[in-house]
Amino acid sequence: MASKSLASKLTPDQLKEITTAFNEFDKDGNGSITSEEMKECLRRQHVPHQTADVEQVISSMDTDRDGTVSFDEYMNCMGALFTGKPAASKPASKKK
Ligand SMILES: [Ca+2]
Ligand SMILES: [Ca+2]
Repeated sequence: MASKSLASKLTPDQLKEITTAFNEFDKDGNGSITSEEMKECLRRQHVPHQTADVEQVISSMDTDRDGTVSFDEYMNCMGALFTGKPAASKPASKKK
């Protein structure tokens, strides 16, 4: 699995950070993040966001296209950010 080799490149701290963030998003704890959960999380943290943006983020991480982001998918994406390699075909936007 790609996610496994990717995870092995991360430090324990990075892994923990990714896992913590995932659990933060996954409010019902079912092991996957929906766009609703992500929006809810952003709202709680008072992060301004647009539904379309959130859905785009979700779909860019959702490699198996089931409409939710599993931990594996999340790990792939975040791990790629940490290790500096783009996970998907489309690179993360560097908008600031
Ligand atoms: Ca969930
Ligand atoms: Ca998925």
